[in-house]
Amino acid sequence: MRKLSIIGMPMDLGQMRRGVDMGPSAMRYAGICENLSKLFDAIDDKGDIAIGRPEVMIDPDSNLRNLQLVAEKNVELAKAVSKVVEEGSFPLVLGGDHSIAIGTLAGLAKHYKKLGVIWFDAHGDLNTAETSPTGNIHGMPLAISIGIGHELLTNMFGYSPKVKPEHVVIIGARSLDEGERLLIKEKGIKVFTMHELDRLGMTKVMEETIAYLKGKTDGVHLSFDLDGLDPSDAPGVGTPVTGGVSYRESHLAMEMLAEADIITSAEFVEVNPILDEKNKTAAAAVKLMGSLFGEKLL
Ligand code: HAR
Ligand code: MN
Ligand code: MN
Ligand code: MN
Repeated sequence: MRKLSIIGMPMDLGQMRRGVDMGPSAMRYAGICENLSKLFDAIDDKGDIAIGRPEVMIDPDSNLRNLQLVAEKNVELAKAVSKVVEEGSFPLVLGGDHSIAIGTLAGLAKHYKKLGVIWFDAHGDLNTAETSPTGNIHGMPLAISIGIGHELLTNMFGYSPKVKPEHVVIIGARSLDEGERLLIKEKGIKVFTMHELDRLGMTKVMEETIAYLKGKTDGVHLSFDLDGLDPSDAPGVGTPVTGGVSYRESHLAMEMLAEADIITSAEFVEVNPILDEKNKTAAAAVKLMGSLFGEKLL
């Protein structure tokens, strides 16, 4: 019995562009259930976690904008994700800005002691309050998950880290801040930037990614930031960066993950329908989910 459970996380407090809270609706509207129904025996849409709307940004000047609320809501998400794993269902989280990965990974880490993470993104999301140029927590979730950052976020459920740096692979990076570069080197994190993607091609990058994670992890989470795609294919994101992964290359990546059968949970984040062109980015996300879950062209 193959079961999928969807959790919407309409979080927009991890950055400053409003509208990413509508990402879960936009992806549902693009037809998640219709598209994935043939690939699962059952799909259980758990609806959205309520985020609440603070009248004004809390701590607008701090270097951890909206820290309290981001932390609180991620605890809720973590509990929901953990419950889905307990039910024996595949957790699919819909964002929301990328700060939601803090909660997703905290929930998964309860069940996977050697959790692998594939971080598909234009960015490293490895900032801390000290290195962040913006104070936006969506630029920090990977650092937090490997145990670096504010204690309220790193120490969720009383332990840290949730993921080991040697179990992480970043794919598609092309906008890294200085502090992130240092952290990548210090921790020896595996990164396939756009340079490696150009040189090796997506096939080799995915073969290497799968081989790197396969023996040493007990589950692999896919954290898919739509800004990893080229902005021509995914214009509806808050922080687009030119020169990204093409629509077809990203499908190939998902198809190879499906063939390798290593992904045990996933999230699709940063879809902002206000910035989009006729829901193109949400539609791309839904098609990518199809490939990830084994849809074939023939
Ligand atoms: N690196 C920049 C920062 O930390 C921009 C981060 C943008 N992040 C996302 N998620 N959209 O990948 O603020
Ligand atoms: Mn808002
Ligand atoms: Mn990101
Ligand atoms: Mn990004």
